[in-house]
Amino acid sequence: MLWANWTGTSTVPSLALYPHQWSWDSAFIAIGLRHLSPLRAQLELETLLAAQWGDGRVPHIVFNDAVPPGAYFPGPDFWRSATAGRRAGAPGGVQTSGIVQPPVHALAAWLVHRADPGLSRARSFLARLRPRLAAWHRYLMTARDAGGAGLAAVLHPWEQGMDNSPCWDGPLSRVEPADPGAFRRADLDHGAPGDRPTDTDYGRYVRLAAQYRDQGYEDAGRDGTRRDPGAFSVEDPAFNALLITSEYALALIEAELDGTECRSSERRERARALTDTLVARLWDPARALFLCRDLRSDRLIAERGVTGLIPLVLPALPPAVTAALVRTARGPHFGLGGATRLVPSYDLTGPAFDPRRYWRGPAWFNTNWLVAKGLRLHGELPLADRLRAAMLDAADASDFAEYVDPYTGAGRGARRFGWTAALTLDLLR
Ligand code: 9WN
Repeated sequence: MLWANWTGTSTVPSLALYPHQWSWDSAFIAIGLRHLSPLRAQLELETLLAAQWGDGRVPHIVFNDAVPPGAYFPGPDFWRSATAGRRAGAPGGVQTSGIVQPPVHALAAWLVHRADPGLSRARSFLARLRPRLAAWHRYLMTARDAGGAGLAAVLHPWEQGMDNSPCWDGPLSRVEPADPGAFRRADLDHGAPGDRPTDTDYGRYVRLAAQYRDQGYEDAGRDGTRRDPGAFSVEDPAFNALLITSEYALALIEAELDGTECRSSERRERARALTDTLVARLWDPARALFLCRDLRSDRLIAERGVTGLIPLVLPALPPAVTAALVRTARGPHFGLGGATRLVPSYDLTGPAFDPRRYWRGPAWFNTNWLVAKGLRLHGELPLADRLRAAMLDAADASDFAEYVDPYTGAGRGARRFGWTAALTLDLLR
């Protein structure tokens, strides 16, 4: 199935709904693909990172010129990377979006290398990727440090990847939706409206992205030039936990390439310090969960999303925080090992919970894979095993659905979805 989604240089998340290359999808896909073809897994990441911008950002979409315009909205004519992104260093030979997605790439690169170190060394895979990965992390830790505390901020819900999560309802309410007549939603040609974000959500996504584009994709962080952080500026637990995880992976990459621990121990130290910052800025002891911080109000957003469980992947989390997170995962809000089969994307008891609608309740395979990885890391083996079995069942029964009902495992959204197939493969190895 992954071969059907392969374009020759990368893998599309879904042939009809998402016919281009997506950033964090490609990282998860490479993690699975390495078991079938380490070479293709390397190419997947190389293709994505070849579209990196001069300022270090890795765009969330790399467009395939062979796909008809209008097959996906917003396409290259909306983002206008070559012109609007010129000052930020958008590449010339390829069209991309101008926003980013969670940095899973160094983790993926390390795992892909480990799948076939001989091939990786022969192709200088890590040596070629290393400066790009380092520049990517530098961009996030400086230009995106809008809060000034060291964490990266996301400027758009599409950047965090859980597009219509109720966590964004508050910050998004400040955004005046774009005129619905000004754009056409190609996603509704392939997805049921009840499974997708609403038209009002889309109006707000379009407004925010157009504003960022019209400001030349300039950032508000330490080496950015834009002073106003914009209507939407949020520190997100999953995004930053993945940045920290990828910092650890980049430390391993550097140690492998340099043959010394010297530079990599500095990076590991930074990853540990960022873990402390994550706890200081985003941990909510009352809810026993990590929350998102709205940088406009400088307050935590009182919504329980799966994003708040993802820091379980961090090795240096204080043990009391880890234990509390595991309790929260098992409790009434996420139901792991009890009411639900897979971890939902949003609080089962929350007022906005909807088991069908995209990131407002359904369970996704990438987030479940990360939670399972975190549980395993912290020794919660029976729970991790149970989650793994549930994921394998749901993936098989749903023909690799994009997301599933967290209670029943019934498939929703696209089928034959890239990261669902790839991460299933990873669970089987
Ligand atoms: C916008 C590709 C992407 C995923 C995101 C998911 C969805 C896009 C969309 O699809 O977002 O980037 O058009 O809805 O929310 O996580 O990377 O699979």
